[in-house]
Amino acid sequence: MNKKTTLIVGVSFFLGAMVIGGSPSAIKINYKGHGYEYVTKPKLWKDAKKDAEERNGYLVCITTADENEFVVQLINNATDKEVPRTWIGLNDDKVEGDWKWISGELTSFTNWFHGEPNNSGSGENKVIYEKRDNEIKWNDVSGDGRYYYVIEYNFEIDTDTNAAGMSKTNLRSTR
Ligand code: MFU
Ligand code: CA
Ligand code: CA
Repeated sequence: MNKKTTLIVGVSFFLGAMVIGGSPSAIKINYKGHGYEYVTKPKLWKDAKKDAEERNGYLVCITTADENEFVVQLINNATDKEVPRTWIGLNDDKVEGDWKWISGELTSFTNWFHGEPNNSGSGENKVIYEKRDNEIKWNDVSGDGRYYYVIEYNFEIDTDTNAAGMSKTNLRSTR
């Protein structure tokens, strides 16, 4: 086979495998010694939290501007659809207005939209990233929506092809 044929066969095989396997349900990538997994399977907050814990991780806890930028890029690049609403590990379940990371880390870094958190309606004690205009920031919401979520691990994880491609291109500037 010449080079062009080899490339076409190679790409066709890859796309064929994507069709058979369906689009990947998760993106896996490492950042500063921690693993991050973007799960594109919508769940209630409590079920997303449980799934993360069953896999020896936790819903992502963001403590610095750098980590925030990394997670925003992960969410931004994970799908070719509009930026999906995405659960994180922040809540004020215990005391209204007292936001806590489920990891117990300090909450000095915040990334709320203007006007948030507002504990709207019958109360909002969980947090998502969402996109408004051109910003991707935090909004407090009730826990009963089903959204994608990011799992963080306190160790490096095996990364997949997608994430490897992403780390080379889109995510390089955050490293
Ligand atoms: C804003 C948000 C709420 C909710 C509502 C539809 O309140 O703060 O979390 O998304 O819009 C007015
Ligand atoms: Ca609240
Ligand atoms: Ca809100």
